[in-house]
Amino acid sequence: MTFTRRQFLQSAAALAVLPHSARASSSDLIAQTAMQQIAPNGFPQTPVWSYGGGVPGAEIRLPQGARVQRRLVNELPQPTTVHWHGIRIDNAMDGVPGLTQDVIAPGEGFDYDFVVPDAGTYWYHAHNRSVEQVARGLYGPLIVEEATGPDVDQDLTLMLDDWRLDPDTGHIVEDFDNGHDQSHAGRLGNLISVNGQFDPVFPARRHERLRLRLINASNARIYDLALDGVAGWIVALDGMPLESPLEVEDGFPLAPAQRADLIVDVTAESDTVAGLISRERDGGFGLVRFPVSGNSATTARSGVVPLPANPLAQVVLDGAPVHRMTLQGGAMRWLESAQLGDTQLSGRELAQLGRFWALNGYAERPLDPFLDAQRGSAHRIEFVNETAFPHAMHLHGHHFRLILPDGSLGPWRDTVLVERGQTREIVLVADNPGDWLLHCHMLGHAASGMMSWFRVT
Ligand SMILES: [Cu+2]
Repeated sequence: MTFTRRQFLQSAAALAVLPHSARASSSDLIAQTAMQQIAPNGFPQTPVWSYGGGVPGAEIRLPQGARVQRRLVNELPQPTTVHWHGIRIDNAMDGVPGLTQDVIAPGEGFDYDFVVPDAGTYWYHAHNRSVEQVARGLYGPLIVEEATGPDVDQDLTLMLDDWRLDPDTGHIVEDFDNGHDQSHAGRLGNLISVNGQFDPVFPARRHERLRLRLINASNARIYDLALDGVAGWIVALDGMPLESPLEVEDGFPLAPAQRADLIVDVTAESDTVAGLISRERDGGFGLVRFPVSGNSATTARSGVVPLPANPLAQVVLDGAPVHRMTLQGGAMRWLESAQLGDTQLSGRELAQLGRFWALNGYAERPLDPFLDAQRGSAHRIEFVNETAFPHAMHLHGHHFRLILPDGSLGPWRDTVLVERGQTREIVLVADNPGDWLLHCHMLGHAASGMMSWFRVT
């Protein structure tokens, strides 16, 4: 009798060969398979990969300045790592295979141990074969509480994901390396979940004030979100408070990996249903329902105060050098050629290797860093999108500020959406030493060429 690799891991390795140090304890984060009702009731359950047996993984919630200590135990049939997205983290804990750590093989473990310097809404997710592992459900919220939080009645974490499911079996369609997806907009699903559920319900009362922590865990979907029956402000983006909260008047975008914290008041009448809406070209649909019953004990509040600022660097634009990063390739703008390591290949050769995109002429993470920065120095990065698709560019280990078209400083972010044909400029204060990834967070784009890195010493 022959065992498949998976059967072997599930029987022998998981039960007997698993080293003692990799066994579960209360502070373990166990990457494991599970079954979950992702599709609406009546459809079959979905086999997922999860942290701890459910998608999303358990919310890690702790005070600003506290320490996260989790032993990742890999019970999956594939090597993995965990990236703590948006945390200005110790480089050795950043979870990037081949750059900050080795992969964690099946049956093995890794101790993550770091401090969270900033309050806000963050998340953790797999960073090895992310295009598959995140699509299978390997993500969870990481919430860092302010010493004095805002006055709200409910604090709701809402993690958005889209899934590509076979409706007959409930199984995830396993075409993670589909070249058509990768060379176009990325892997888009046929079912959207919030907190791993289809169309979840959160009861509310009229005049209640809610904090909504929106996290986009989708592989590639950019949401155009709108509110119905609740009204309020965006108070933070990618975890970082806005100096002036932004009133939500219309829709707002949420690209892959981005977060938005909203403070909203329930304005809908009792016995109606408020909600969060995903706007689409053909009208859109509800993502989350807030059935409203009765009135809150409190009367409607007015206005909102900014969240307390995080301890970020002062940004001085004067004298900061400009570095251009050109986003190249993809369908309709096919690469003529690009480099893999120190080899120049034609677009056709690259496509045969599943590489469709390039950053500054490199169709994978280059040998040398895109930017070699002295610790504490400021750098402008100009993302020039020559492709026919939008990209969500993410820097590890740092937040940066957008530079607005009038030259003034915009919000702090860790992931910036660069629309097709657009140029967006950011300024980075490179104050966290180490080797840091810089990549597109459309995970199929990252897997097929949009990967770079920078060094801070
Ligand atoms: Cu992209």
